[in-house]
Amino acid sequence: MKTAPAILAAAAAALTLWAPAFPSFAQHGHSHGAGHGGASTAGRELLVDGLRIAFHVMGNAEHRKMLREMKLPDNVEPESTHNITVTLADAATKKPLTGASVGMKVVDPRGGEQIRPLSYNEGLQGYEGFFRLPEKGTYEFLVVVRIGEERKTAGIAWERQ
Ligand SMILES: [Cu+2]
Repeated sequence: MKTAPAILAAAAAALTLWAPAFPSFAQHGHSHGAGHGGASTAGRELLVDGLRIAFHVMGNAEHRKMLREMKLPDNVEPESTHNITVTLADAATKKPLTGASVGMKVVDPRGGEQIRPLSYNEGLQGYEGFFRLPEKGTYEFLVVVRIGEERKTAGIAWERQ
């Protein structure tokens, strides 16, 4: 994929840029409320140039239960442990942004990386991917959002307890 090196470079830059801005992630636990697309504020939100970027992380068992409750197709990938869904919205109008292309880089506690594009899931109103987050520790989630010619990057750290 021709965009992979670009995503990697941007993600690395984002990591360097963003990491110092989040000194206290290690203390933050995370749980998921009413689902990725719901009004839950359990996800982590960032504001980047007028774009609200929210990260929602859910273990597959819980995610599967949520899909069942929402009557959505079960698309859980067998080798994965977690679903990560990123929602995008215009901060001013609160309108969800559906036409972006979103790449995700996950850095695990040992420094291993998983890089892949997220796909838009209409039922969740977000961009999702399944990842392996098997061990306890601090993970970094970095996204590159492309909207036409525009590119925005954001990142959070997430603690698996
Ligand atoms: Cu979920």
